[in-house]
Formats: sequence, structure tokens, C-alpha cells
Amino acid sequence: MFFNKIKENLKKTKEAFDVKISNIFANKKDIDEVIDEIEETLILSDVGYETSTKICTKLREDLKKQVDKNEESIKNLLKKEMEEVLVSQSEALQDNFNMTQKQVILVVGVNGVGKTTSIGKLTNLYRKNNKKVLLAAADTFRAGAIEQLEIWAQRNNVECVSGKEMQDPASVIFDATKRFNEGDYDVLICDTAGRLHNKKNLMDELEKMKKIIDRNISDEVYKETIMVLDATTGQNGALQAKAFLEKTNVNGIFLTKLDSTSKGGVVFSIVDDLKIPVKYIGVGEKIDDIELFDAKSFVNAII
Ligand SMILES: Nc1nc2c(ncn2[C@@H]2O[C@H](COP(=O)(O)OP(=O)(O)OP(=O)(O)O)[C@@H](O)[C@H]2O)c(=O)[nH]1
Ligand SMILES: [Mg+2]
Repeated sequence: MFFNKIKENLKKTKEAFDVKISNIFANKKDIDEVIDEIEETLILSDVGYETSTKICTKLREDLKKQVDKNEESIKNLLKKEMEEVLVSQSEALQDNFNMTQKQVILVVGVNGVGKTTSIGKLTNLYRKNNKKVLLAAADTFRAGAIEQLEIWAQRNNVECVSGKEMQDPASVIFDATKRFNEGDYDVLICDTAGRLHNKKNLMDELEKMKKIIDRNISDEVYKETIMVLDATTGQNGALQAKAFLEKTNVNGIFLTKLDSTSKGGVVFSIVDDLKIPVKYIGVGEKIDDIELFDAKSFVNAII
């Protein structure tokens, strides 16, 4: 069930990989040429140059030991190497997505990537696991942003700490952490305004919010910063993320809009190059269009 759903949602990325790779085999070529063309396909599908080269170097080595070099066996080896790139980070995810510890999550990223929507989905995921969630509407910058999060709070039947438009977002975080400590909440998720890494005042503002969380929330609570990234921006998004990460610490990625792009290959680049786990993927605009990232099912869905 899950498998069919993710296959359906990643259809566009699958077309970018699978169809092209099958075409390579369809026109009879020698093995070196096949691997070169696979490498090219990976690069063109937003896997990133270095990661594509790494995968194909390993594939060439694997093939030296392999007697049977038909389409199926090559594809299986390719899948194995692609999965390998993702797997270590996805193991880290198992530790991180813990349902046992209380947690405070700060959600960050550039404008319009899907932060607020992803918070709505995450809230639903925690609720389904019987967790009591509190939201904080710390995007006081964009008109309508507070109401947007409040609507997600209502849909999920959870409470939301909201300030006024243009209020210092750090003060909203302050109020939210206070409410979190006083109540019997399991999870606090904080929405923030979209920002670019080169806007120094906005990046400073983010650090201020983090400081308040650190100061007000006990060390027994798991604290993390999740960066939301729009998959439709492919390699550009990955580059933007890299610049963002140089300015602030992030624990994991929520990769959105995988349903509407053929650039899902960017997952490999994020994990391999940015060395950050993709924890969740967004596959639509609805409340349950969220999946915990899993390396094996991801690779199986695209090849
Ligand atoms: N297809 C698709 N659309 C998505 C997904 N996630 C979010 N969106 C859409 O992306 C648009 C922007 O989402 P928001 O949640 O408002 O993004 P944001 O990062 O909070 O935006 P700002 O607060 O303005 O920075 C909305 O139209 C969402 O419905 C997804 O996984 N798939
Ligand atoms: Mg928003």
C-alpha cells in the first residue's frame, strides 16, 4: 500500500530515471558506454555531479566482479549503490524520529518552500501517534502567515501560540516555550518566516529564536532545527541549502513537492554532499501527504 503510494507520488522522478535508463539498454552498446550514459542520466536528473560520479565508479567496480552483465543485474547493482549513498543517513533518521522523547522543532527555510504546510502535516503525524502538539506562529512578517498556521492548528485540533503581525518573532517563541513548559505537551513546532541565507538581520533573528529555545527548554527535551527544501528547485535548491547551512545549524531536511517534480534525484545530493539526513518528504498539499524518508523504498520507487 505504502509502496504503491510512494511509487505513484514519485512518478515524475521515476520517468527521469527509469525510462531514460531503460532506453540506454534498448540501444545495444558496450558496457562502458552504458555506464557512461547512466552517469550522464544521473547528473541530468539532479543527483549532482560528484554523487553521480561516486555511484558510477562503484558500479564499474561491482561490474568487474559480476559475470552476468545484463540489464537487470546492472540495474540491481545501480540500485544497491544508490541506496548505499542514502542509507547511513537514513539510519540516523531512525534515531531521530523518536516518539519517546519530548521535542521542540524549529522549522526554517527560504520563502515559499512549504514550511507552514509541512508543519500541518507533521502535526498530523504526531497526533496519529497520540502526541500532544503545540504550534508557535513565529512568522510575524508575512501578512496572513499567522492565520495560515492557525488554520492548520484547527484542522489538527491543536493549540497555537500566536503573536501580532510584525511582533518580534523571538517573543512569540518565548511565549510558546513558556506554554510548552507549563502544559503537558509532547511536541512544540515553531513556524518561522521565509528567509535567505544572505539576509544577515534575518539570520541573526533565527539565532535569537534558537537561543531562547535553548535557554527556556530543558536539556531532557530533544531540540532540533528542520530545514524545509523545495525539491522542484533541484540542484539550485541544494546549492541554496548549502549556503544556508553555512550560517546556521540544521539537523534534518523536510523535502517538499516531490509529487510535482522530476528532480527528486536531488535527495542523493543533499544526503551525500550536504551530509544531512532527509527525514521527511512532502508528496502533495494535503494533510497526510507526508512520508518518513526511507532509502530503500525511495530507490525502489524511482528505478
Ligand atoms: N505539490 C505540493 N505542494 C506543496 C507541498 N508542500 C507545500 N506545498 C505548496 O507550496 C505552497 C507554499 O507552501 P507554504 O507552506 O505556504 O510555504 P512556506 O514555506 O510556509 O511559505 P512562506 O511562509 O511564505 O515562506 C503552497 O501552495 C503549498 O500547498 C508538497 O509536498 N507538494
Ligand atoms: Mg509559511
